Amino acid sequence: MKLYFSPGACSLSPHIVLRELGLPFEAIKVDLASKTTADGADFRAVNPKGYVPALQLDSGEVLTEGPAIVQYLADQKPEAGLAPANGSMPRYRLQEWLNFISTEIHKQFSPLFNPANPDSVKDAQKAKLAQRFAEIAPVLEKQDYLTGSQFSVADAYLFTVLGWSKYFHIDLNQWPAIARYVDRVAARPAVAEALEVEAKAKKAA
Ligand SMILES: N[C@@H](CCC(=O)N[C@@H](CS)C(=O)NCC(=O)O)C(=O)O
Repeated sequence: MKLYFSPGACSLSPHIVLRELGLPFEAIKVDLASKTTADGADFRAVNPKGYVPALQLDSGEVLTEGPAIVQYLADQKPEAGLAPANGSMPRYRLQEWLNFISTEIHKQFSPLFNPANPDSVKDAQKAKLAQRFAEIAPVLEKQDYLTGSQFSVADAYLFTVLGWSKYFHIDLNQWPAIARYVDRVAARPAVAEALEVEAKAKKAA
């Protein structure tokens, strides 16, 4: 499998999942500005949408959209427990989280990355995010991970997007349970490895 990624982007989520599962994969860095891969190839030929993550399977088929990719990966090794069985109520709960993270957190961060947006827009986005963080905090006060005591693909995704808070002076210590959660996830060996690999890839830019 090939994971197309950009250091620190939302592709960190499937990157973490691949390492948690111990699946063999090749990480291919994408320059999102030029839409080219490290060897100069046109990334749009892989994903016409031009964004990461994209997962190319050994068959050549390409899967896009982070929430779909991480579920596909988890289902390759169900015994690892990163996603409950398909069709079960716990699986729908996981999908509920993935959708919430995607639409209510990930895409609420997006306008903050756009330098063309005025401060008024950015302040409104930060207020929305603060509201969502305040909704998540009570969940993480009573359990270690989003779906309970077991790390899941939703945690890989939430950890990834929470990591962007530091770029916009959003202090996660306002929600101590979230700050503790970030430390807990960061301490997982697979997560530390993914972060280290991406930090090196960023420096090599
Ligand atoms: N709907 C996509 C969104 C992916 C996305 O927003 N990717 C960003 C990085 S976090 C990106 O590659 N942006 C570059 C672009 O859209 O040109 C998903 O959930 O996978």
